[in-house]
Amino acid sequence: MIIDNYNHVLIVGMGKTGYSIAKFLKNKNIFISVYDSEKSIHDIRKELKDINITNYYDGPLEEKYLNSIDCIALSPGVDLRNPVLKNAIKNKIPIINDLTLFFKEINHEKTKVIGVTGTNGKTTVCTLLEYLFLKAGYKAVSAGNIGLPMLGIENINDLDFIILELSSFQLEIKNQLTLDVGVILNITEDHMDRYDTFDDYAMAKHSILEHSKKKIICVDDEVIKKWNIEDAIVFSERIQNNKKAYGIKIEKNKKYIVDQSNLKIEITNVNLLGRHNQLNFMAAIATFKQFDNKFDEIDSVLQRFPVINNRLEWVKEVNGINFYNDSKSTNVSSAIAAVNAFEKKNIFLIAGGDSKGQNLSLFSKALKNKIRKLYLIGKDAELIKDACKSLEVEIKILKTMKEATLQAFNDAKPEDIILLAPACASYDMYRNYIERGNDFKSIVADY
Ligand code: UMA
Repeated sequence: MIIDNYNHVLIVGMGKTGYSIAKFLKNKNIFISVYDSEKSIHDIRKELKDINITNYYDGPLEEKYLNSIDCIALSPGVDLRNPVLKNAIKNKIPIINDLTLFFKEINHEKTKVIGVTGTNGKTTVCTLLEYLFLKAGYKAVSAGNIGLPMLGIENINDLDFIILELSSFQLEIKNQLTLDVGVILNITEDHMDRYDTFDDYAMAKHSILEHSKKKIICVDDEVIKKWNIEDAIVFSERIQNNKKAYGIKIEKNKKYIVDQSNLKIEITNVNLLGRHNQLNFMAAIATFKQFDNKFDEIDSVLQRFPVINNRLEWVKEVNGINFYNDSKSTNVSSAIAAVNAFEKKNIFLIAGGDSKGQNLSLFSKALKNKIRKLYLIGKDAELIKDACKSLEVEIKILKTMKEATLQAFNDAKPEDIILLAPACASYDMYRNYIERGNDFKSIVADY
């Protein structure tokens, strides 16, 4: 228990996480104050009407808000480099988050907890694992960065498995977690507006391994493979010479996930496109196998696993032109994976938004000879255009998603692909990537 040490907690950031923390602390005999830079006190008050809140604050975060508190509960969207928070750290005011409360305050000894992190593929792997466990007859739920705050999980002790999607923002708060399995899928540049160096970002992800009884990692990843983690279970597109390895084998035009024993799971006709999804399948199977060795319908469960919204989601075919929505590719590496999922080079790519300080030259390099035309929208359209000068394809800057989609539709011919894979965050134009994907889909629905 950790909360007994505190008398007054300030919750910073009143989104999904902030509310879940306030509701969790409601009956803990502790003073609660709340802060949000944007939301009106009126709205927060309405949401928390059943909870006794000592102080409501808004606007810029100020030192004086910390005067009477002895703990800060931080939402993941809030940058730890905020000067007031830096000062709080200097003054030894503890900063906790929902992970702290989940592991220190909730008794879940009967439930296995799996943590999944990585730059891309987290949601796919967590959803797939939840699906696999449910189909195998277990009670399982996925939570965390995937959307359901972990403090909002109901009836925890009835569950066999909790699968936590963990972002670097959640992991950067130092916590003593105890994960039965910790998975790292990949690490490429993202959120560089939140970290001073790429290493800081990578280390936040790495920290999951310090708390995992079993570690599962992708050794095809350039960053992860340099860590040389000795006792890890690994997965890779190539089979490793390691008895704990999962790999891919092609036999008579069929594709299988295999290990060094007799595992052989066919993935030839799965619904999820792309090599990156093969790795996601491997991560999920390797994790599932740590708990269950008897379930023999993994093949058929994987065949039935549906495409997840906004992740290489096929939208519609119009006049032989296929539209795909990968709005979830909020960084360069995931947009590149989306483009590479298609064998043909006839892609009309819609990208752009807030590029978050990423290295855009990687984007340009990876798109070379892969796309026909590029349509850019959003705040950093000019910046991306500039970085993609050497692409030798036409690049158009458009004001809205509607204009970009229409322009791509006018330019494309039968058998071409129009792909939304922004490589950027959506916040400059939309509330989130889901709203962006929905906008694209509703535009296409009218064609
Ligand atoms: N806020 C401040 N000050 C700040 C920043 C934000 O007061 O400096 C306020 C905002 O005004 C807003 C609130 O904080 O009212 C939002 O808090 P938040 O950004 O932490 O978002 P939540 O609604 O709590 O959602 C978070 C995750 N968001 C982020 O990490 C940015 C959600 O992941 C997650 O699903 C949810 O908790 C439940 O666990 C989203 C995400 O975009 C999907 N994650 C990033 C990603 O996947 O790339 C990491």
